[in-house]
Amino acid sequence: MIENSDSLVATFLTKEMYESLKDKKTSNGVTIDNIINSAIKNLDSSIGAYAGDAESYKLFAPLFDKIIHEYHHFSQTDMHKSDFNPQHLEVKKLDEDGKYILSTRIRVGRNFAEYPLGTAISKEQRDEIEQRVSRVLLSFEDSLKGKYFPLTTLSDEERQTLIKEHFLFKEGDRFLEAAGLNRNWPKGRGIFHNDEKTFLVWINEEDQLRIISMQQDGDIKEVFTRLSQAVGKIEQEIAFAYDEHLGYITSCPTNLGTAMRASVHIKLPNLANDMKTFEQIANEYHLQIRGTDGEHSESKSGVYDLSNKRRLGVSEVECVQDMYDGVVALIEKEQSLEL
Ligand code: ADP
Ligand code: CIR
Repeated sequence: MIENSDSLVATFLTKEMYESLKDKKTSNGVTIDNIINSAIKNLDSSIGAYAGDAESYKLFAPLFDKIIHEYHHFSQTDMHKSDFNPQHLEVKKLDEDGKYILSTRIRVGRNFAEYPLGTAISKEQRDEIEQRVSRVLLSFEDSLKGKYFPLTTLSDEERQTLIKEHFLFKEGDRFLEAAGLNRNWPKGRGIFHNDEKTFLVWINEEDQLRIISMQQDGDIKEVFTRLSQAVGKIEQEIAFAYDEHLGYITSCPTNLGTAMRASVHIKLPNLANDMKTFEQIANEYHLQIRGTDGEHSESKSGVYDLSNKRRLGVSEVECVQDMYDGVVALIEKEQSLEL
């Protein structure tokens, strides 16, 4: 139905499927046309679908289930599982000498149980979310204590610096634009962070919250432990959208489940000269390779972003373990190429 595109929407949405879905509407008024608009406007999408609410995943299951199966290898009868206990991680501090790894970052996405997703919320609902989340975060103390910076109060230069240093979401993303996620920009959006910028929360970007732990070394256990504690504290105050089958509900189907992306920024110059081997090992360990500035960006100065690809049907511990095992294998390969 969608021509000249390799997106998963273009791959799975047949004319017959579209006909069977085109008159359906969730209780928040979300239609199949809303869901696939990004695939239509951006033919280079890898996926192309954004949900409008938790109900979208059920009502439009003929399309979503195929995408979910292809991306996460997760089927309709599988159940999601959770384990956010840092004691269960089997990892050592990676690359102690700091030869390859520049930084480690782990994020999860979260959305309120009581509102539609960002694609379908009203301005009032978005502003309410900003108020409620920032109020909770501003009550945190000790190492999680920080400040909230609404996007509207940051200067252009401050925003650009935060983006360049990898702390803040970029602006004007055309995939999010087509999904309706940039409506009323920059109002209702912002970033909370502690002084060290090791604990950060993005408010009202692709998901209503992106909770992030990061630091400038390869200590994955420390990064995971900080995230686990922070998420636990936020979850004491806010009820998030969660489904026993699909886990945490997110705008993009690739983030369902744990909604976790654990990544390192890494330099592997020999492997970068042999992308075929690089990609082969990455695939074997279920890793995704992104560029230096995140999704849809290129590598700069040989820095790559390596992260777990699967997030649904695997626990938080397993997401991080996927990333760790793959990075260990890639560093070993890089070292063998140095000889
Ligand atoms: P997300 O991880 O939230 O899905 P992106 O791929 O757009 O989204 O990445 C968001 C930002 O986080 C980008 O600036 C990216 O460079 C940065 N980032 C990702 N992983 C790391 C890391 N390990 N160290 C430092 N910055 C990172
Ligand atoms: C796209 O379809 O290309 C964007 N909506 C981004 C999809 C998420 N990417 C990913 O692989 N996790």
